[in-house]
Amino acid sequence: LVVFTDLDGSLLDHHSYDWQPAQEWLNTLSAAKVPVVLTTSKTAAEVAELQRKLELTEVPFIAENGALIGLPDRWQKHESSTSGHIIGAAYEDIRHVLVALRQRYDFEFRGFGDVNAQQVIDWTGLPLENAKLAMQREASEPIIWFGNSLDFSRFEKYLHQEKLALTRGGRFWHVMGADAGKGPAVKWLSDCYAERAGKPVVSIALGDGPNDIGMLNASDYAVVIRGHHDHKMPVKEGVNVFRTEQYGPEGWKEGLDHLIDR
Ligand code: 2M8
Ligand code: MG
Ligand code: MG
Repeated sequence: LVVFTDLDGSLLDHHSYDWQPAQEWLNTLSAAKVPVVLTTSKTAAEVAELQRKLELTEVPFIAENGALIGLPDRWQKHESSTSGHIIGAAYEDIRHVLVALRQRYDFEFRGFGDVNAQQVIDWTGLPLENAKLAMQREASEPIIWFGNSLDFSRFEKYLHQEKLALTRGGRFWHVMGADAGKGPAVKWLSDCYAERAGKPVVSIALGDGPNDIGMLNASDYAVVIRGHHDHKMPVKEGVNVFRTEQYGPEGWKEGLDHLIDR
């Protein structure tokens, strides 16, 4: 068994970023040696800190919405300046395209690369240290769109022409390589686990937002955690779906209580 989980609005409370209600399950999974793979929009720097706090070290992670996959040292030593494998486009290239499109078409948006830490704090409610970690982007850029919806469609079209795509998180739109996503990353890591085990592994994915649908579709069991949005969260046929009543870490617990006998 492998567990893939989104963070904000799923394992972590949307507002307080707390995970206490899920702690008991984290202990149980850890005792059973079930890997919990953080699968998130957050950066590798943010994930490293959370892996420490959640005691999930020596486990792979999926950061920046699937655009960055990190493997533990004992899996593979990679000599590079990045925290993992980048899928799609590197941050500098994404920023370059964004700045060029804005100059050319007057699009109204602001990304993390345009603002200071105080603005990120105001947007997210993160404490300063965490806001700084969130700004250490390697493969995706969160943006806030201020323009109209017609411009937004044009923006999306131009991004596609540059092999970039948009996905929606709890607060931001995230710009990243068109091939990147939580879905392909979960599929790739599940295959790695199966290869290492010499047999297929069962996967459970838990997520609350539209950017989690690919990950939910790529797993055997999907827990759709009740979200702070009105998106329907369609999951494809063939995946075993459970939809929670509760939000965030309470919903996370509810999902595992439903799926796993203790
Ligand atoms: C951003 O991601 C969330 C995920 O749903 C969002 O779009 O609202 C990222 O920038 C992440 O790095 C950051 O920690 C988070 C904080 O709310 O926001
Ligand atoms: Mg979420
Ligand atoms: Mg997320």
